[in-house]
Amino acid sequence: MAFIHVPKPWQSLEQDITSESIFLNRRRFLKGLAATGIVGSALPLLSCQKAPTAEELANTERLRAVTNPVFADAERPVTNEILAATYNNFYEYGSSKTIWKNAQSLQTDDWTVEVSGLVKNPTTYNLDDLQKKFPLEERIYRFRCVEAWAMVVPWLGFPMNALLRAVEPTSSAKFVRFTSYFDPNVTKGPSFPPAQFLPFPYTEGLRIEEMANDLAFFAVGIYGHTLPNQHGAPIRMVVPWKYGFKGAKSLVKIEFLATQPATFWNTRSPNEYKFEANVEPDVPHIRWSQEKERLIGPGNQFAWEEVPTQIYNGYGEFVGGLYT
Ligand SMILES: Nc1nc2c(c(=O)[nH]1)N[C@H]1C(S)=C(S)[C@@H](COP(=O)(O)O)O[C@H]1N2
Ligand SMILES: [Mo]
Repeated sequence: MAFIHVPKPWQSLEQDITSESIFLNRRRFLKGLAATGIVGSALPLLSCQKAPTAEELANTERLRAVTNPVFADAERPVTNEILAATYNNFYEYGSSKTIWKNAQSLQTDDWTVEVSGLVKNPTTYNLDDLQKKFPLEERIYRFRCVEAWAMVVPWLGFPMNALLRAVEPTSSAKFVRFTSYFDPNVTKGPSFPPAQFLPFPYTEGLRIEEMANDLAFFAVGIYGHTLPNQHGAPIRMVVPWKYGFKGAKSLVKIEFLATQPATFWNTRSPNEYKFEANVEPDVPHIRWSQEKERLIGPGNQFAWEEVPTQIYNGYGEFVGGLYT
């Protein structure tokens, strides 16, 4: 496949967001909320948080990658980098959206990912091995959380099917379990419910045909550099036609299995979070509709723009065949 270079829209965004402009927008937003009477309990807490500097967010290195032209345009503007990096879900570091600071406790040196189970070539990769063996590409994907917020981010990484070719699953491999890093001294979890009541380590699963789909991706970077911890450093899953919780972060293990594995959210709350978890506007969550979604940004996390949810998050031409 030939790759072409496209300009990176977030490179300019990165510079024009100052902590002051975030602060001013937040004040304007809070005033707006006061007028409507919607003032949530999380807001006083948030208003104490200063926007992080690029250095605080980062702990990152620039990465070289070619843009995959099929995924060079997500038909929506790319989300502001600082917003994406300060509005996260990562229960290992707490249940608020502002875990980015707690996540800095993760140590990613000498990271390895064990690939095992029903494969011909079980392998433990270190991060360098992965990046040497699998050429990095950049893909701009829409991203849809089950909570109905959405963003558009440029990931850097490699397709999951490249790993499949290397490890060669046997014919009895039907499912894959992905396990996130867990060490109770580092990944302390939320204060409520406490970590010991949650089914850690965080795991997710795919059918092997889903993993083999062209869209399924391992990300080692975002916005042109390695992943900041809060986005799931140093390697995470990205499956953009499914709800965001299917994309387990900070992967340490990938196992090929004969039967469907238990997964974190499905174990915790099976009525709310299905194993398949495809983005489907007509299938409501038990507590809210999924017909619309809120794009975070552009100025701050609360300046939502509401847009209709698309079936398979707009990726039906790639994955529709898996579900007929
Ligand atoms: N290990 C782990 N992976 C996780 C989560 C988590 O709590 N722990 N949250 C998921 C959810 S619900 C979402 S929406 C995305 C958020 O990714 P982001 O914070 O990089 O935007 O990560 C997913 N992966
Ligand atoms: Mo999510």
